[in-house]
Amino acid sequence: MTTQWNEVDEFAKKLIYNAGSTIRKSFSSTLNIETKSDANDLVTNMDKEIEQYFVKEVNQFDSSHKIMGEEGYGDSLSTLEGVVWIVDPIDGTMNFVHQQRNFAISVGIYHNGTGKLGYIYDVVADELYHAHSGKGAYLNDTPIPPLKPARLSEAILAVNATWVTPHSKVPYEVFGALVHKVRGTRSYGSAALELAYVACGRLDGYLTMRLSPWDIAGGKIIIEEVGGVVTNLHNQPHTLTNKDSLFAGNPSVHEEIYTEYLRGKL
Ligand code: 2AM
Ligand code: CA
Repeated sequence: MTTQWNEVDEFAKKLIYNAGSTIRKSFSSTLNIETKSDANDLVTNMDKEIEQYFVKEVNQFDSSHKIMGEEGYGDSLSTLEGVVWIVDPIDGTMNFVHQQRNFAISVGIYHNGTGKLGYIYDVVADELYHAHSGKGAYLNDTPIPPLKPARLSEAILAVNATWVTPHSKVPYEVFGALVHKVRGTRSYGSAALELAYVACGRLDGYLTMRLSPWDIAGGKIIIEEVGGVVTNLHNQPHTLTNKDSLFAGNPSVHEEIYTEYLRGKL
């Protein structure tokens, strides 16, 4: 089993850059767009092609490495035992289809459940956010500095409009109060990019009701490397084998939001 992490890191970056190049070239050809769970849950031939590329390459690199991906070409896993790649070939598929920007490739590599290597590649901007646990986080070649405490009243939060308007399954009043407290809100439509922005301090927090392991896995490693906090909305760690809510943030903002706005209210 390859647990020479520098070697795995180099290989992962090569796959990500190759995949990004394939996606950029696809802009000049016609996309095949299908829907999954509902009319707004999109998947394209590129999501599938890129995931198949990762599965094939990772299996050839080291057959003991497991890989779990959104489109289901990898392994179906109930534990994170061993080395596990958690891959979203295109995070923000709706943006990819409608905007040809604001989407990312997201990869998290875990060893017995511990995050080792995290990557979020903004394909159009050619910006790779990456971290090697314990060895720093980077945006391309530039180190990302540790997060500094921030005031909630001066914070920018990422939340989706659907979480703050009347909805039978969403505690929208809880999120609504928070939105009025902070300096501003944003919604980019790619969980991976929103996590990358939290890591860089462009956002101070990101809250969402339901994400999958591949939306979270890469970003969690990068945010934790700069001292940020990634939990679900109940302040618990993710299993990364099931869907869950997400609450990522600057540590001081995370604490203040949890204790003042979320604890006992969800
Ligand atoms: P995707 O584009 O890879 O599907 C949009 O706000 C964000 O939520 C994107 O990161 C998107 O990832 C994710 N997302 C969309 N629908 C989802 C679903 N049904 N379950 C989990 N995550 C979802
Ligand atoms: Ca996806």
